[in-house]
Amino acid sequence: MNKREIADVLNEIATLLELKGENPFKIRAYSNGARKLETLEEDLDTLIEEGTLGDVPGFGKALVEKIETLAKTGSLEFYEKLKASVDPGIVSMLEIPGLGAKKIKSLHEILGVSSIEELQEACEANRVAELKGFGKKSQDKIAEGIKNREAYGKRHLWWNARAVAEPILEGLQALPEVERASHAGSFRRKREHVGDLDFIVASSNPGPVMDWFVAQDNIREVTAKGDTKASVRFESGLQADLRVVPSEQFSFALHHFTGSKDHNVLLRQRALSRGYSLSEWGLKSVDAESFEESSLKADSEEDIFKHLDLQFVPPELREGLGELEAAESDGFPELLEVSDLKGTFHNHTTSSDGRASLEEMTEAAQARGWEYWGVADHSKASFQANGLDEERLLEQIERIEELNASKRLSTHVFSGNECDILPDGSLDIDESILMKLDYVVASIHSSFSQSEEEMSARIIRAIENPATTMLGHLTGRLLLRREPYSVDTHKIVDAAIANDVIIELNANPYRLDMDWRFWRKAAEKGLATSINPDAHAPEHFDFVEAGVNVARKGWLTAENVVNTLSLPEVVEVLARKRPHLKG
Ligand code: DGT
Ligand code: CA
Ligand code: CA
Ligand code: ZN
Repeated sequence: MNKREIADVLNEIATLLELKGENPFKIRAYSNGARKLETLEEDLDTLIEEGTLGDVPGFGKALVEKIETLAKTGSLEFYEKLKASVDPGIVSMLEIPGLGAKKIKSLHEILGVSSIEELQEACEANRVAELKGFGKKSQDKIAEGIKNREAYGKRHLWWNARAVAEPILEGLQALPEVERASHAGSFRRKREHVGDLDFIVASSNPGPVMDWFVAQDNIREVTAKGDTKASVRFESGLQADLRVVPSEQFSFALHHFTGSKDHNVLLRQRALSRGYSLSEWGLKSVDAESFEESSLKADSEEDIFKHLDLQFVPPELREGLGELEAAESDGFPELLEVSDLKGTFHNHTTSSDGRASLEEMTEAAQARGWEYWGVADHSKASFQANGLDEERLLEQIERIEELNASKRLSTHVFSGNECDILPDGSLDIDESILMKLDYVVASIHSSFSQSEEEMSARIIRAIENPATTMLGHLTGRLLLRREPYSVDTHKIVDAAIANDVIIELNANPYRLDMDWRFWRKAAEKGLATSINPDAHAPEHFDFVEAGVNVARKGWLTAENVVNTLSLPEVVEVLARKRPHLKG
């Protein structure tokens, strides 16, 4: 465990002891220890190795032993036993914002409540308001806290977090006191969802920056405000952290707080092996006496990597998944960009459950400068989405041909269908009709509870169908809402490659499916993808940006993505399954 993780455990020990009503001095020893540890300038592992941890003021013998055990083994019997001795229902009450251990203890002792549900009932029955030291106001606050707990605890889609993050970053950059500002954390790494937002600012005058930050619109609560650090919570439940540092620390702080933790750990190890210690404050020689005199300069993150003989690692790739090996040797491929896209597939119109007509969608695609876009309305098994049967599909093909022939719009329309994969793996529409389309996206929209074996066999059967051009949203997951169904991704990837089938990267911010963690390997094996917005309205074409984000996290380049091809090139690809396209 590292410093911060150990500090978390110590804080939790303090809280548990408080819940049990233990001696306040003992409690304070742990919470003070945690704070000391968090702000410790020296490297913890070094202090342990040298046996000098006990020399740090405030670290008693018992605490030193526990810190050493946690650092070495990652667990602590004392802590495990303590946790087991407190009712989990009582511990869970700590999740209610604004409710500390002391208050929970008295609520439990006086009212006998042992869970969030019981506390909620007590509030509804007005029993908390009558308690000494609580009152109506604090009862209302607790009740509201219970209601909001869910939203607070949740992670937030990158797509939704951006709406909050961008105006804040712009605002920070516009302040006269701000020399440099950036977002950091999982948001900068473009993770599909984020726990909180992180901002790093360089300024020699933090006061006005802090004041501006905590005065933002939509802030429900300022959860912390110091001289250089603040945390706020927005109405949506999303939290944001701000750190202001002196200009010479900016690159180090930006790198550190961009993470990921796994990446940081690996980079720090590399630094150590070369005699340097790397932290949010700087990069210094391990044997140096004072920090200031030995710290290396870094005007940018590039410089930090350069000091360690590495190429710059794009933030999206800092996940501890092989990026340092690449940075040490060949470097990185040119990652996909939104501007590489020349068109898009898998989109809906009013013929099924879309909100815009064929013409409106084509106009929107043209407005984006796309050379082509592909229709893929639902098929008849998706009756709840007004899926098309064979007859309506034939009519739609005709309308698309007419629109293309009219040359009214410069963007070419491909006819297609998002055809349901039925529970047995067969496709929902007669193959002779599917072959008249320019392409088919095969997707699952039913029988999600099949076993992994059944589900994988079902999908592979659909991949082997000669009419299938692409596989739609591989796992059916809806991020933060619905779990994926179980599939053997590796087998499916192999089957797709063997059958010249594209696996889409569904760019709907709730899907981002197939997951980015699989793409690097799959693309190396030869799998192609298409960044598909699955648009149900013209503005959903924007989703391609979310798809590009995670494609970058999957190390994908324009070469791996069919919708970076020009119209004639993409026709060649589709024609491999539809000879009529070349006629
Ligand atoms: P999130 O907010 O859960 O989506 O994920 P992050 O990565 O934004 O995590 P956050 O906000 O807790 O911290 C921001 C960055 O700060 C994190 O990516 C790496 C760095 N950091 C935080 N805690 C630690 C730690 O215990 N050790 C190391 N090495 N780095 C840390
Ligand atoms: Ca974060
Ligand atoms: Ca954070
Ligand atoms: Zn679908």
